Amino acid sequence: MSRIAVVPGSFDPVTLGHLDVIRRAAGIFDQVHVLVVHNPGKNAMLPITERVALIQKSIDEDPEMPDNILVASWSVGLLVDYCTEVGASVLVKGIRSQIDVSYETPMVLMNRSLANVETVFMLPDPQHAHVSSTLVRQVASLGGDVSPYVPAAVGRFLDKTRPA
Ligand code: COD
Repeated sequence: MSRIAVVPGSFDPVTLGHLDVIRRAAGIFDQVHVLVVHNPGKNAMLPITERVALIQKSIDEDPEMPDNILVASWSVGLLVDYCTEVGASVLVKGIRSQIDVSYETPMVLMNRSLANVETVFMLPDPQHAHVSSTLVRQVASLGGDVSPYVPAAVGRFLDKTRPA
């Protein structure tokens, strides 16, 4: 039986920390779906279609990325509804700190209770542990260099959209 995992997130924008978790998950599971989900608790910078396109470009441009990864978005219901639709039994969440564990734990239990979907926590390479999309957006909006934290495709996109 082929084991499908879903790596969900806002990915607004995708960072090198996200990509690190995606790459590790793709090395373990038969198929990985990177799923862009709207987080109502956050003010989005990029439309969902742009986030999907930037993840796809970043994966395509990364020679170390396995080829068992699919990128999609979901905005019509629960995250576990997507899992049921595609036959995925596992969610993979990146964990940077105890704060992430506290934030994710109730969702792990809720997703298990709703649809018997399990969650695997994965630690990124420590060099990415301080990176978040929120800080990338903030540094970029204040004119800072975000190239150490994001894939090249995102860097190019942010440069192109930077006000003159
Ligand atoms: N290194 C490693 N992991 C990282 C890094 C990094 N540098 N940065 C972020 N991550 C991890 C995050 O911890 C998270 O697991 C994932 O990557 C995505 O992060 P973000 O910031 O892009 O996305 P979030 O946190 O806004 O995404 C939240 C979800 C959309 C996943 C969440 O809201 C969710 O699961 N929603 C489902 C809605 C639902 O069905 N609710 C009902 C039942 S719980």
